[in-house]
Amino acid sequence: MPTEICIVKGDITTLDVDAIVNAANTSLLGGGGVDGAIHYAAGPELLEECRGLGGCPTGEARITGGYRLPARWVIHTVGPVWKGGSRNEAALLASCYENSLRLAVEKGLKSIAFPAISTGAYAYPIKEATRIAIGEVRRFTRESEVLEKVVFCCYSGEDFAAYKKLIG
Ligand code: AR6
Repeated sequence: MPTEICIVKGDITTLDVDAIVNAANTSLLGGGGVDGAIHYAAGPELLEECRGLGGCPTGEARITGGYRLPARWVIHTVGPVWKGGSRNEAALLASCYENSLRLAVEKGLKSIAFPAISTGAYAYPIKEATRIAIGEVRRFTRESEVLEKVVFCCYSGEDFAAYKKLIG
């Protein structure tokens, strides 16, 4: 069965999927935006587990439990800070998606939800980031059909419209 790819508008912490992806920073010790929301909803045990991971380089991903979240797992990935586009940002953002998907498959997960990584505090232009997100997910799921469902979770109507425009 081909992987179902869908877009939803809302708060990723409420989604009932196997894993939600966190747009973290290299410390993995929490922050604002979606990172803050995930830590708040998961509870302090998430931070405890994250402390043991020793951080994560930009473009890579790490997995922890989901604790009080409906999702059983959280995949933490660190997107690039947008610096104009000539600092390898596109490749690093693509790696976030690929490494997160790979971790999910390695764990035998069936469903995963992504926020719009790097497009908030890290200022990646939404249109370009959306193109990369959708492109990477399509490429990965064409090669491996292990995942049943990939969700793009958009917090704003504007982001939802950007995804909708590219996915249809
Ligand atoms: N559910 C889904 N999406 C959300 C939620 C939510 N609850 N809250 C925000 N977003 P950002 P970044 C969207 O800034 O740009 C943190 O402090 C938001 O509207 O969360 O990768 C980390 O610790 C935007 O579209 O992540 C890092 O230091 C998207 O999530 C830094 O921010 C990403 O925005 C990472 O910056």
